[in-house]
Amino acid sequence: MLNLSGKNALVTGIANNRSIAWGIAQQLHKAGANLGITYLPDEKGKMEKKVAELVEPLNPSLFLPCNVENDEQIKSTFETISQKWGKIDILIHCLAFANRDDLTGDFSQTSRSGFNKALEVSTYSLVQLSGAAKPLMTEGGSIVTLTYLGAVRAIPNYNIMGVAKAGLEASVRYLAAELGQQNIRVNGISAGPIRTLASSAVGGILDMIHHVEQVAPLRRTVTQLEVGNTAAFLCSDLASGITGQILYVDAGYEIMGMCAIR
Ligand code: 0WE
Repeated sequence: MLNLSGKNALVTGIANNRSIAWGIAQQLHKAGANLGITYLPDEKGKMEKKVAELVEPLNPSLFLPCNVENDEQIKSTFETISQKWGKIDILIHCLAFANRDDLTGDFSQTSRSGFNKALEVSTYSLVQLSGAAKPLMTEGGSIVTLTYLGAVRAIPNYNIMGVAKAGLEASVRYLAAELGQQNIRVNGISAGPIRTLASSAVGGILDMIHHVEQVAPLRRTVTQLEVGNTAAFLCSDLASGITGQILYVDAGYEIMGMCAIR
């Protein structure tokens, strides 16, 4: 059985009740994990309040601000983990950002600053958080990140995020190769499109979801809780032989071709 009791799990990327990270946090909690939650702080503290209220039923033992563009915040996050937990077993990375105007129009017009921003927040952050977690994963561990098919196919408007996710998937392999010696496994979940805060801001997301409902083998999209179950599996001993992989949790969409003909 899937059992995460005695495991300390840090979950990043919860913004609201539609976040994939929220689906993951709920399933890790259900499996018995002890949770630490990070949120992206804003000036007014609105995000802190909102996320704190949401996660309260999961009784997190840590609740910390962590903006990955701020080295100090990352340092203090892992200092607190070291003091309060002593060790960390699970790291969930559900962070991505690109400028809105880089998620539409011509990819060739992506600015240097927009390119760097997307790769810093969406790609480098996995490397950075994994490096910070490594010395605290003293009993082995599991790192899970979220990716998307746009890493390996050219998906309309995904643009710079596709490049960022391609780098993220390669980072999964390089981290897995390094951290395996310490019995730390690193995997990615490639989720199908889901309505979240991030995706709702994208023009045409409803058309994309409709398309998936027409052509995916399961004739539907996936839910945050299904992604959460896969994350819980990857973090459990049931997945002890799996590392460096990208698992598609997409109702089978990725295997299909000739989608217009049925
Ligand atoms: O990875 C993602 C979301 C990425 C994302 C979305 C936004 C929207 C608002 C990153 N940064 C921002 N910045 C914003 O200001 N997905 C897999 C969801 C997604 O995003 C798309 C998609 C899909 C699917 C963007 C274009 C086309 C398809």
